[in-house]
Amino acid sequence: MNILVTGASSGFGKSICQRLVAEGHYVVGFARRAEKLEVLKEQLGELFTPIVCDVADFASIDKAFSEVPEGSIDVLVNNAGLALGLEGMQNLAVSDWTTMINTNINGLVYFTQKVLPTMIAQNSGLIINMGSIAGTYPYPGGNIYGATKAFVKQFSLNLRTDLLGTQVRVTNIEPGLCGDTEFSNVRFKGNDDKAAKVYENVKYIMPEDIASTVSFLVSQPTHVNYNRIEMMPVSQASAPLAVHRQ
Ligand code: NDP
Ligand code: 8X3
Repeated sequence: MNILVTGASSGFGKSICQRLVAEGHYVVGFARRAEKLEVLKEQLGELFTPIVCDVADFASIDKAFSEVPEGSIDVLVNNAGLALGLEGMQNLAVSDWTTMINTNINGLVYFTQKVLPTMIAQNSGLIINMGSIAGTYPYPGGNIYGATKAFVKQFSLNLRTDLLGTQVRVTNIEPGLCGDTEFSNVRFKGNDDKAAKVYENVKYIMPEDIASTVSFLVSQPTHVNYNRIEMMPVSQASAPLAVHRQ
C-alpha cells in the first residue's frame, strides 16, 4: 500500500514508518526536521520517501504534496501534533495556543482534504487520526490541547457520516500515557528533567504499541471500520470528578 504519515521524525510517527516499511508498504513521511527524516531514510531505504513539511502552514503542505510520488494514496496517518505548556488558560501564551490549533486541528483537516478527492474517486482508503484520551477526559492545564483532540475525535466521527456510501474508512486512535517520544520535551519546551518526571516509575505505552495498532488497522478487511480506539497503559485510569470543599 501507499501510506502517508505526518510527524514522521520522532515518537509515534517514526515508529509507524518503521513498522509499515518492515511490512513492505511504501511510506511517505512528513515532518519539519529534515535531518531526522534523513536518518530515517538511511535506515528504511527505497520504501521510504521523506518530505519536509510544516503542517501548520498550508503553503508548505501544498508544496509537499507536489513532491509525493505518483500513485494512489491508500492510507493517511494524521499523526503530527503537539502540546505546549500545562498552565491554566489565563497564563497560556497566545503563540502556544495558536500553534496547537494550527498544527493539531488546521494541519490535520488540510491534510485530510488533500487526500479525500483521490480516496473518494478510487472508492477506497483509510484515514487514521491521532487523537488522545485528552480529547475525552479533562485534566488541569489540558485546556487547548485537550480541546484540539476533542475536535479530532468529533471530526473523525463526522467524516464517517460524510463518507457513508463510499468505501473510505476513518479511525481515531486515542492514546493515553505514552513514553519514549518527544511529546513532554516539547510540552515543557526543552525542560527535559520535568519531561522525564512524567514517566517516572510507570510502565507506559511505547511508540511500538501505537505502530502495532496502526498496522492492525491497515490490515483489516475493507468492509470493517474501527471508529475509535482508546488505549491506556494498564497503570493508568481516568480520574474521579474533582470536588473543591470549603
Ligand atoms: P513527538 O513530539 O515525539 O512527535 C511529534 C511529531 O509531530 C514529530 O515528528 C514532529 O516533527 C511532528 N510535528 C510537530 N509539529 C509539526 C508541524 N508543524 N509540521 C510537521 N510536523 C510536525 O510526539 P508523539 O510521537 O508522542 O506524538 C505524536 C502524536 O500523538 C501527537 O499528535 C500527539 O498529540 C499524540 N499523542 C501523544 C501521546 C503521548 O503520550 N506521547 C498520547 C496521545 C496522543 P518535527 O518537529 O520534525 O516537525
Ligand atoms: C497525550 C496524553 O494525557 O498527556 O495526549 O494529554 S496526555
